Amino acid sequence: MTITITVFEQSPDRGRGLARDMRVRWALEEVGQPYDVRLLSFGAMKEPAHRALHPFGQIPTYEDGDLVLFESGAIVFHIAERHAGLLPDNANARARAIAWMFAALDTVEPPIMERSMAVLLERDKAWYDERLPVLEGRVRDRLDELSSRLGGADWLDGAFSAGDLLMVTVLRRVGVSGMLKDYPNLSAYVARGEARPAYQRAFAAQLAVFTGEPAQ
Ligand code: GTB
Repeated sequence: MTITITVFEQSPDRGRGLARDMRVRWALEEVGQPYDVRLLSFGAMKEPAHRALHPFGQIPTYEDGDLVLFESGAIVFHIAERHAGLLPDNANARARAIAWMFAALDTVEPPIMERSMAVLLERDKAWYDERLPVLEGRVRDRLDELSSRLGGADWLDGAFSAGDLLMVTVLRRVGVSGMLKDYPNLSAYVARGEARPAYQRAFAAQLAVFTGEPAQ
């Protein structure tokens, strides 16, 4: 049974790999699992057929036989649990890698998303100029802390894990703002993730959807 994931038919990021299907594609590439994609328009995402798979009418979803999953973090965790390569075998190291998965999604991503949403949707509001520095301050707090913890290491806790995979995808969203330039070790960390062959394959595949050209 081939795994099928859902992705944007026309990604608003114009092929920059910022939507959350990218982390699922990357995880599948890391563990060597082939997958199909089903392209969805914004309209189709809100239709009953898709809402049966995803209660919030979003992408990505993941289907493998009888199993249907939504939430990119849960999907990456499922992939990492079932295939070697994304979580350590040692029980304590595995628990710490899972903690980094939660940290990426629950502690680092929210202020980044809040800032992105304000920039995208709230520019015309009277309070925007006052609010933006507050939101940027919250992002910087997290980046300061993450940068201190990472220090000169390649990855967050030993070998590359699903925690790094999620953290890199989260930080790529900050990259758009230019704020990451102030954190050379975090910039290098993201570049290290992006240089992985599995990331490159995933990126090419999502770009091919946008350009209509087959992935090289
Ligand atoms: N918590 C869920 C998860 O992790 O899976 C969030 C899923 C989610 O937000 N999906 C978005 C979606 O389906 C796409 S990724 N949105 C449509 C809707 O809600 O109607 C978010 C996203 C969208 C666009 C860009 N971009 O253009 O840069 C980046 C990220």
